[in-house]
Amino acid sequence: MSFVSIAVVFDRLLLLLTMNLLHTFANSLEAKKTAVGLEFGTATFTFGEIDARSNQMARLLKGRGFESGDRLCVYLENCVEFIDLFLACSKLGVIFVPINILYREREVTHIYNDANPKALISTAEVPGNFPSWKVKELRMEAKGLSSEPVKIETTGDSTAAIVYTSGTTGASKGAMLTHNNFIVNGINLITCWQIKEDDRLLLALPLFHVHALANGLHVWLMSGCRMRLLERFEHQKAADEFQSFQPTLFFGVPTMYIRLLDQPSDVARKIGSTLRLFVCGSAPLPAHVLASFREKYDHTILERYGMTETLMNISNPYHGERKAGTVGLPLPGISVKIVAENGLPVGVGEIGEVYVKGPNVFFGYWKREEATENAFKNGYFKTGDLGFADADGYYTLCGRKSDLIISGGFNIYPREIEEFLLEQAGVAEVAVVGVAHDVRGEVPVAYVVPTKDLNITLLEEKCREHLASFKIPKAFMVVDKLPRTALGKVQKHLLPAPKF
Ligand code: MLC
Ligand code: AMP
Repeated sequence: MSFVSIAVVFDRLLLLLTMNLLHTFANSLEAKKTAVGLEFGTATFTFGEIDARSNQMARLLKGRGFESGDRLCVYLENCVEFIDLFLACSKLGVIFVPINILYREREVTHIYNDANPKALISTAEVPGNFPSWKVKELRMEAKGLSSEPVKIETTGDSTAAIVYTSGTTGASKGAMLTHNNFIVNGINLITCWQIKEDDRLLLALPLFHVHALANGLHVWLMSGCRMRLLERFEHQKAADEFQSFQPTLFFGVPTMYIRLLDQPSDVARKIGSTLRLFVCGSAPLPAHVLASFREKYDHTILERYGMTETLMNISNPYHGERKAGTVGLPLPGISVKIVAENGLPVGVGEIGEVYVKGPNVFFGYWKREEATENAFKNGYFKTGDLGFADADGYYTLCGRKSDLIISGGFNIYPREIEEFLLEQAGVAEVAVVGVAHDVRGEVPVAYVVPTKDLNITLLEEKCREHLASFKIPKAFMVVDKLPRTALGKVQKHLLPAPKF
């Protein structure tokens, strides 16, 4: 046998020998075929049905020319087809690229052009009028196909998804996450949060972000528990969903917990009585919210810390102390260190940048070698978050190196909004800053130095038309000039307080 053919055989063997995400989903899709696994609206689905639907979807995509490594963009609200498509992609080795449904033309165009997908899937027209396959039609067509499994050709190191993160330079970057990244994340959470098949997960987070995708969807399929998926979190209806489903598990962002504090005490107690675990992340959970929630629901929310690029890094323990204001201890297999400006690790209690290393960490940004290189140092991913460790090893986050704004758990880079505003009539100079907000955590506010053409109503309309709703400045403050350092850098902390 020639050297080349030995290499090919060896390669095939490697393919056969490594597991991928689907193997970890066998606990539900294979082992619990007849059990109801999913509720969505008034419909229920057994795990066998979920598996069959995704096999049909995989066949449809394959029939339309999809091959391993191709990208598929989805611009969808939470729905069962979202799950079909994610699983179909995993089964085919196709790279799944979710797009935030709140994104408008400008944001979608960037991701579409960057990811260069073979197809884009949506419910209706996509902003920017990109050609898209309509999801209901796809499902109708898939229904007629065989539900036998397609051949799986993915390995643990294959890229399962590219998830776009808000970019520090304005344009967002696609984080390439492998099957192994997601596997490690899911196994860690199931083990550390003691998730079992008799759990009931209420999932109201959007599936296009890793919080719902990796922690929600994957943990559900890996544990074989029952999930009620909501199209979205609507605080007016949340109590009804809790009471009718009686979940044992809930994953949310701080804004959701703040909204839940509005419930009357008797309703809160009732909800709390069936719950086993409330988990919070994606943005800082204020200590007073943790305390009020404990008072009302009789539960101590478990706060954890993650990122698109790393999935979950640090978590408060399930057993043991959940320390208010901290994000807890590094999850198994994950190394964390706090590093000073000079690149050296700092001691207990000292603030520095959080560096993370482990099998959970992504391997790079899609088509961005330089950004990837800059993101790592000595094998550690530089998170850009600032924090410190206490003597018990618990980590506290205390801000970010960049001026990233997190509103309701959605990330916003001021630079992106500033660039957009500068392109509009009437704007000579602009600075966007994050301002504290009781419910959303932070909201963006724009400080505009006007030219004579400035019309704030028109400017706001332009924002509504072109930016995702959470990026629209909550207030536009007109100022004569922006405070700057001698080097011309805007001193955002010197800007006057906004008026809402
Ligand atoms: C919010 N909106 C949505 C939506 N969420 N629209 C469609 N689908 C969704 N999922 C829009 C609303 O239409 C409205 O727009 C605006 O956002 C606020 O809506 P609201 O009803 O007033 O909601 P509110 O009570 O404020 O709650 C918002 C929220 C939302 C908490 C439900 O912010 C949310 O779903 N956040 C989760 C974000 C997330 O999953 N982040 C994880 C990133 S991963 P308008 O136009 O009417 O103002 C990550 C890593 C990690 O960070 O560690 O997890
Ligand atoms: P994203 O890029 O959307 O994945 O957001 C990741 C960022 O969310 C992190 O870098 C943190 O700044 C922030 N984050 C996630 N979890 C927490 C938390 N528990 N407390 C504070 N910030 C958090």
